[in-house]
Amino acid sequence: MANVLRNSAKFGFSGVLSQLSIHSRHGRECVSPCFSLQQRNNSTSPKIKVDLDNSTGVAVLRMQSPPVNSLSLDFLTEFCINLEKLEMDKSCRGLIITSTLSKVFSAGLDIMEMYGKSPERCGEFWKAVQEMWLKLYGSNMATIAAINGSSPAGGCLMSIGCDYRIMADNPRYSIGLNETQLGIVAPFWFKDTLVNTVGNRAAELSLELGLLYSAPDALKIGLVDQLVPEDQVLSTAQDTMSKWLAVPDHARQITKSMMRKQTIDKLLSNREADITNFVSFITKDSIQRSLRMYLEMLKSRKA
Ligand code: CO8
Repeated sequence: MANVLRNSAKFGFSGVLSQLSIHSRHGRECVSPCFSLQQRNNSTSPKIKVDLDNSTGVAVLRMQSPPVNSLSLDFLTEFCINLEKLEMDKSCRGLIITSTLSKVFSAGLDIMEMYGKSPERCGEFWKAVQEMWLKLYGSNMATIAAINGSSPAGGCLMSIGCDYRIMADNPRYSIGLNETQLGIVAPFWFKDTLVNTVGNRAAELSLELGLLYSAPDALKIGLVDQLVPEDQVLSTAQDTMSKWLAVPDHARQITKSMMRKQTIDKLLSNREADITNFVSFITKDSIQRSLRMYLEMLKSRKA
């Protein structure tokens, strides 16, 4: 714990998180999720491109994994490594996340990572999903999602993990936690993040019905903060970021921690149980059947 406190001065809020996440509940040190993730990152073409502007201190992280920026284990690994690097870089104060693909921000978790996979692999995958959310939701940087396309499920989680959301004003783009539509259940920390964003009642309706909101409807319930014409999503995010960065970092970071720490701590203290729950749920025959039907539905929409 002393280490954690020492490092909190050095790395701030998210530094505390990564420190906590490398200790087992029994106090034994285990392999850092970041290191174990790094070893697995063997993809050849980067799925993510990061540009840090040293004059503004703002990094733009572009997701570029066609066809739909689905969050596979490889993708999440790369995402976490990039986030960790930016977090450690003192010159980086703000992060904008966007997509290079037309029409899609992110299609959420890669369904193929949850279908027909061994329990061990599912566990590894889920740990990476947790890590992505812990790093993003607990980031010391000011974070803005520049949502230039549809953003269902895990894509929505990534968006609501940011501090502010700007979406393309296009009614054909949708966003939401639609898990129940796939016959699966959004875990408690997805739910908590949504409640923290839109309030309890809107979250309840949204989660039970697995609603995907068009961009205008998402604005109405506060799931996104602002709609702008599609070609202005990134420039608006840059302008908005300068307002966020006008606030002294330490005051904003401590306030952010005050707002989010309880939600983050809940997952940190239940992380292993959450992995066990996910693995036993997702590998059930009935859930695998639901996922297969959903995949078939996605394919048949094209035919
Ligand atoms: N994972 C894997 N493959 C996908 C995914 C996905 N999430 N989404 C789309 N694809 C595939 C399609 O099957 C298709 O493959 P192929 O070319 O081989 O036929 C290809 O990507 C392109 O898809 P579309 O033609 O549908 O592309 P469009 O541009 O027309 O539409 C959309 C883009 C809107 C993103 C659309 O693809 C879509 O709606 N996708 C499904 C999104 C979705 O429902 N995601 C949910 C994932 S589950 C999740 O994130 C949280 C799970 C929490 C688990 C908790 C358990 C306890």
